[in-house]
Amino acid sequence: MNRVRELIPYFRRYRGRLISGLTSILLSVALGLLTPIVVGRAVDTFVEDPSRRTLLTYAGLLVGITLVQGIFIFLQRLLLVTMSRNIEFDLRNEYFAHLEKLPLSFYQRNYTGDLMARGTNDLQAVRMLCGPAIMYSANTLFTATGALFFMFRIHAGLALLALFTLPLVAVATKVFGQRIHRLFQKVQEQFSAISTNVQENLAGGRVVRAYAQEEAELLRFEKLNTEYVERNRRLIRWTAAFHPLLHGLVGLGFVAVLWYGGGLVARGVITVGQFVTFTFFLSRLVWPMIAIGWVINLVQRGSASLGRILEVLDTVPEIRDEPPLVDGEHIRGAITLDNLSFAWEVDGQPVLSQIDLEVEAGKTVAIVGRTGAGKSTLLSLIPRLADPPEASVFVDGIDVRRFPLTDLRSAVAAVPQETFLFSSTLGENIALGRPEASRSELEAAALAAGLGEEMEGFSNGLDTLVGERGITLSGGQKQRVALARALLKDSPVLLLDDCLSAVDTHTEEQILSNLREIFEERTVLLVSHRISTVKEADLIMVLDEGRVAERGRHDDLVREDGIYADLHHRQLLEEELAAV
Ligand code: DUT
Ligand code: MG
Repeated sequence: MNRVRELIPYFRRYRGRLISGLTSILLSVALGLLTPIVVGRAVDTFVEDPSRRTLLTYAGLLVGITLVQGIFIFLQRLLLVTMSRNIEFDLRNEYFAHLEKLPLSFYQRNYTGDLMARGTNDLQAVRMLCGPAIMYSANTLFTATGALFFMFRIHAGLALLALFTLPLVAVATKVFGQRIHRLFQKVQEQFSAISTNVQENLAGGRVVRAYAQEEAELLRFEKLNTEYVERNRRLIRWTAAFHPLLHGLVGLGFVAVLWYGGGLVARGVITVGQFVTFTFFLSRLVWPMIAIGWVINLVQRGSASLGRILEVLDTVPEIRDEPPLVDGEHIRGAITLDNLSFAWEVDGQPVLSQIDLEVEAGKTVAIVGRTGAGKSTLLSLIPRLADPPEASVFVDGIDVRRFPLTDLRSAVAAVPQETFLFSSTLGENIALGRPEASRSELEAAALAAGLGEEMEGFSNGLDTLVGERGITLSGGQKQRVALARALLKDSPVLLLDDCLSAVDTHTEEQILSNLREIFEERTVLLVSHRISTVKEADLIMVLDEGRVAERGRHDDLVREDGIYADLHHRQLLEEELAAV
């Protein structure tokens, strides 16, 4: 699978830079090739006229050439390395933007660590392909062509002899390079195993201590660490052998050239100056030969990595805007489910079966049911976090799949069952859906979500940092921050998935009574395991194994004497026991 060609559009944007960079390489190589000729001339002239003037003239010339060459070497790096960084920048942005578009199901199939690796290590390999690989190939190509041309002009036989050993250098570099790379990867893998271990131990520090597993964890860590050193040793053995081998091969070539070339000079076939020029050219070729082997490895690595990045970029987001679209800027929030059935996997077990539901805009519907009944699944279908089948979920009478995703999702504010907070401040976390909200709006949302006490208690109020994933907050506090976030979004549809489960019943009741006014203006779907939370709803739907088992208002359901009534009795009993 070679997809390097797909990089061309990225280069096109920086065409000017690429062309000037390559020109600089050409010029620096040309100047570099002048040096051996000048040195050769100097030797021959000096043999005939060993004056101070000759020496100074040639020395001055060499210094001049080297200075100008230096400028072009500087320019080529500046231009081409910057270009590769720009391409890396574009690719990274595109990669991240694409990850943001991919649906939940993609993340259920792929590991976070792997996706991170593609965005870091693989991207780095592609950058090496775009910058250094191009720079070294061009250098090698120009230098080899030029040097060989002059070497053949000096003496074809000697040039052929020199050509004999040089390819060995390239082969050795390639073979060793590959081996070294594989060993290096093994080292890296071990390093990420160590990092993962440390990260988990830091994050799960409470669990480790609570189960008194410090010793065991230490042992495990030492094992990982030993393996890391062992892998590094293997790597060092190969890198250590590589350099002497390279020098040996190059030296062999020089010995052959000296032996044969010396004879040519003695017989007067070539001058001493020409011989000097020749050996200079030969030494100029050593580096390009090393570079060939290296570049081949860079290209192989880079194209494999490019493949891994493109694989993600080629994943078409399953959930996307599919025309014809209907404008969704003024969604009122009536929700209809029409014979809705849903399975998480194609041909998988249905999680929801034949659900009908009609919710007028502004009404509150509660959903209860045992764990695994399909409540969260049902909620996730409304903002299309998972895609419902065609013509089964409607908002304002229109199939949700007909709205542009952004319109649909701005019309729905959802508090998921598992809260996620970013490692920023309380205020920034609440403002996620409406970054432009004013301070007083933020405060109002926080108050409504029952965070009043916290705002006063925290030293910096809304500016308090919540730590990684909100680690400095209690479970119930996190949930209320998530609720405030949804309230601030001010959307016509509000989905609350068991969002106060970690808050005590008393506080929950207080919060809910605060929210009564807000609920009246919005369509609310409320999932809860607590009867006290749902009993005021306009309609209560009991789900059981993905089907609607019962539905009605609280009083009707209690009279019906089914699942709901059973749940009600048990919770009443618990309350009474707690009160004793
Ligand atoms: N399920 C999946 N993939 C998902 C999410 C859920 O296969 O990404 C399955 C698990 C379960 C069923 O769907 O068998 C219903 O899960 P859901 O989360 O909808 O259940 P719930 O009613 O929300 O349960 P709980 O009260 O525990 O939150
Ligand atoms: Mg759930």
